[in-house]
Amino acid sequence: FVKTHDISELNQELIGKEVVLGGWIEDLRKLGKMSFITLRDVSGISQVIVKGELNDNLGEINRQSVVSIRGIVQETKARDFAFEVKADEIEVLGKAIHPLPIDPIGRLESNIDTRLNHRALDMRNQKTASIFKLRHHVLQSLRKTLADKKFIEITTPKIIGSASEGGADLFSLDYFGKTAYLAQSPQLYKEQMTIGLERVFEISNFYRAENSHTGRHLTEFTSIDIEAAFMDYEDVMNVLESLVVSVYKDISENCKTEQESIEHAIEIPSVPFERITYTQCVDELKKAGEKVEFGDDLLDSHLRIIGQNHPGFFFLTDWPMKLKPFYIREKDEDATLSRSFDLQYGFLELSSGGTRLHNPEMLKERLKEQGLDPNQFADHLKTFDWGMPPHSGWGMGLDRLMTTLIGIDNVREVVLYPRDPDRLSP
Ligand code: AMO
Repeated sequence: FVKTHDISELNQELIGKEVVLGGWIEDLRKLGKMSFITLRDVSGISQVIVKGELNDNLGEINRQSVVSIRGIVQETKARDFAFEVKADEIEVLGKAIHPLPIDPIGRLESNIDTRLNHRALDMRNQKTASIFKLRHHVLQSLRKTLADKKFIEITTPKIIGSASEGGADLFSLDYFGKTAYLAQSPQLYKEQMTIGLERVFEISNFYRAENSHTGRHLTEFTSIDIEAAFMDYEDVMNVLESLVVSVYKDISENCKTEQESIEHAIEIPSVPFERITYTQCVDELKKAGEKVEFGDDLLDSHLRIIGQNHPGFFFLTDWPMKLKPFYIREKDEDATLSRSFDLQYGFLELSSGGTRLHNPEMLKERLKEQGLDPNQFADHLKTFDWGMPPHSGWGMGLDRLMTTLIGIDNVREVVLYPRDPDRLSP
C-alpha cells in the first residue's frame, strides 16, 4: 500500500485519475446499493463512494478504523467536500474497537483528564490536532525569528550535578551511585556559552519539583531561553517584545484553518508593551487596600489585581534584589533594586529575565549572601575568569505562551502528555 496523495492535495487536475488515500473512517453510511464513507487524514476530509460488488462485499468496518482506498477522483454534489473518490479497492489496515474510550469527532465532549488518558486518540479530534499544529508553527516561528536576530540554538544537559537555580524544587535521581538532578533551567550553561557564541537560545524541557495544582504549573515544562553578550536587560526585553509580536503576527496570518477549528481569532498585540516598575506595583496594590511592603514577593492575589489594572502584555521591572536569584545584577543608582523584569499577560507570568552579574568576585559574594557554597559552583565560576562579557537573558514558558495565544487557561491543553504531581502516565 502506497499512499499517493494527502486528501488536501486532491484538485481539479486529478479528476478522472486514480489515487490511493490513507486515513480513518469518520462516518460510514450504507444506503442499499451504495455506501458513503467520510475519510479523514491529517490534512482534511473527503467523501468516498462505494458501489457495485465492492459495496456488496463491504463487511462491517467500525468507524475510526484506518483504511487505504484506491479509486478515481470525481466531482461531487455534496456540499461539504471539494471532491470525492469512487472506490475500486478498500483495505482495512487497522481496526478500531467500538465503542472507543473517547469520541474523536468531539460530538460527545470528554473532560480533560479522560482526554489525557487517551491522548493519542484525542489527536484525531480536530480541535486538539489544531492546537498541536499551532504549537508546531509557534516553534518554527520562534526558531526563525531568533536565528534572524543572530541567536545560535544550543542544547544544554538535562542531567546535572548541582542546582542551577538554587536548591529548591529539584528532582534528584541516582546516577551510578551519585546524586544527579534534573535541570530546572539552562541558566548557568547558557550564560557560559556567551563567552564564545555571544547570542544563544534553547528550546527544551526543564523540570521543577513544584507541588502546584494550578492551570499554569507543570513539573515538566518547555522553556524558551535566550542569553546575549553585550546586552542589558532593556535590550533583551526588546528582543522578547518583538519575538512575541512576530509569533502572534505569523500565526495569526498563516494559520487560519487552525484558528477556525479552535474558534479563536488571534489578535496581534500592540507595541510597545507597557513597562511598570515593581515599586509602582506596590503603590498600586496599597491604593487597592492590600497590605504589601517594598521587598515582599507579589502573591497570586496581588498579580490578579495588577493584571486587572493592566490587561494584556506588560513588563514588570526593577524587582528588589532580595527577591532575585544570585546571578541577577543590581542597578547602579540603587543597589536594593535589580536589573530584572517579568513579562506578564494579565496576572500570568510568561517570562523572567535580567542583566547578569559578570564579575566573578561579586558573583562569589552574592552566592555566599544567599547561603550557597561557591565551591559547588566552581565549574561555573571558572568560566568567569576566561573573559566573561556582560550579558543578559530571559526564560519564557512555551506552554504558558501557547495558552495566551489560543485563549485558554490550562497548560495541560497544549502539552502532549503533561506531567504534574498527580499525573505521571500515560
Ligand atoms: P523562571 O523560574 O521565572 O526563570 O522561569 C521562567 C519561565 O518559565 C515558565 N515556568 C513554568 N511553566 C510551567 N510550569 C512551571 N512549573 C514553570 N516554572 C517556570 C514561566 C516562567 O516565567 N533562569 C530563569 C530565567 C532567566 O533569567 O533567564 C528562570 O528559570 O513562564
